[in-house]
This record gives sequence, structure tokens and C-alpha cells, in this order.
Amino acid sequence: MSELSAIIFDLDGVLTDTAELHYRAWKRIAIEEDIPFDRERNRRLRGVPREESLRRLLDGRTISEERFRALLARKNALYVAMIATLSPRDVMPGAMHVVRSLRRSGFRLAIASASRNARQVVDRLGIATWFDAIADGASVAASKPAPNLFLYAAALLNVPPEACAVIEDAAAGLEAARRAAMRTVAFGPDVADEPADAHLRSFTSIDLAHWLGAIRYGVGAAPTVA
Ligand code: B16
Ligand code: MG
Repeated sequence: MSELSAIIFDLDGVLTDTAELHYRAWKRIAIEEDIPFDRERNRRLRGVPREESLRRLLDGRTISEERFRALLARKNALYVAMIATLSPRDVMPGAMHVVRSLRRSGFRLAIASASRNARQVVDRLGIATWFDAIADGASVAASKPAPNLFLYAAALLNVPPEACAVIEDAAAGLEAARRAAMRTVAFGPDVADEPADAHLRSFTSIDLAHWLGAIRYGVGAAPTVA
């Protein structure tokens, strides 16, 4: 197995809780369109691009292309209004400490987000300088669960995919990382039962040495780190 030399962070749901804002925007659309939608159904939308999210929300209902485009624009307007209020206070608790520790240990660091609003979120959080590279929803045509976005981020870092670990809060993102032949870290309660090389509940009580050991050598046992 290649030496681990880079960590790729998902954005929404990992570095900040904007996954909740995506949910609230889709919930508004669902109410307006009279479509049943709750947090459980929202799990199928997490981490996938906007168009595919709407298809999953519609769940087989057919609408015109024009209406489809209008709903996408409406959802994005709702979401963009919500992220306008983000600030450095909205960085996920403990994330700064983890990023600093990884950087001190010599890891290359990137963000790989399916969102076309990722740059704006990163700027509002004030975290752009923490990373060597940022890949977003405009970087590749086929987004998560295709491996392309993570492969693109690894290429920006100039690191082979096998030397990367991906931290993800969504099943679609973990699948994309596996397809990219990268090590996987499942972050948060939504993916607690997903297969991954390590599971993290949060960044706040992370035992970094143990966790890095798990993704470096412990593939298979899937240790849980509190
Ligand atoms: P946008 P991530 C993803 O970001 C979100 O998890 C997902 O819910 C969203 O639909 C997707 O970005 C596209 O976002 O509509 O802003 O382009 O988790 O990959 O950082
Ligand atoms: Mg995410």
C-alpha cells in the first residue's frame, strides 16, 4: 500500500454544516411542490450534484424541462441566500485543529466538493489558505459518486490516488472515493454504518495518531474514533 501523503476533505457536512442548509432549501422546494420530504429522504440527496438531487426529490414524478430548470434555480437562490450569512464561526468544531495538525505532519491537503457554491462557502468561512488545492462542482463533468472529482483533486496535489484519504459525510462521496482507489473516512452519524477504513463522529475529540494509524494500516477493521 502506498504511503499516505494527502488528505482530501469534503466541504458540505465535513468542514461546515452546510449540509443542513442544503436540506432546508430542498425542504422548502418540497413544501412548495407538495412532495413528501424529510431528513430520512434527504439522506439520498446528500453529496450528489444539484440536478441529481432534484431527480431524487421528485422520485419518479415527471415535470417539464423548463419547470425542472426553474426549481433548480429556486433551490439555488434559497441556498445562496442562506450561505451569505456564513462566517468563520461556522467552521466545523475542531476542524482547524485537525487541519493544522495534519499540515504540521507534512500532509498535502485539499477540498473536493460537488458544490458549485463551494468557493463562496470557503471564502465566507475564511479557510482557503488552509488548503493546497480546491476542487469544486465546476471542476469536472461527472461529480460524486463518480471518482473524477477526487482524482482531479489528487492531480492538483500532485499525489497518486492510492496515497490519498478522503473524509466524507455522504454515501455518494464514500463511493466516489472507493472508486478512486483512495482510503475512506466516514464522517458523522449519517454514514456511521457505511463501509469505510475509519469512522469519525466529530473533529472535537479526535485522537489524531490513532486515526491516522487506522487509515494508514488498519483497513478492514474500520475502527471508530470518538
Ligand atoms: P450546489 P459536498 C454537495 O457538496 C452537497 O453535499 C450536496 O447536497 C449538493 O447537492 C451538492 O454539493 C451540489 O451543491 O447545489 O451548491 O452546486 O458535500 O460535495 O461538499
Ligand atoms: Mg458532504
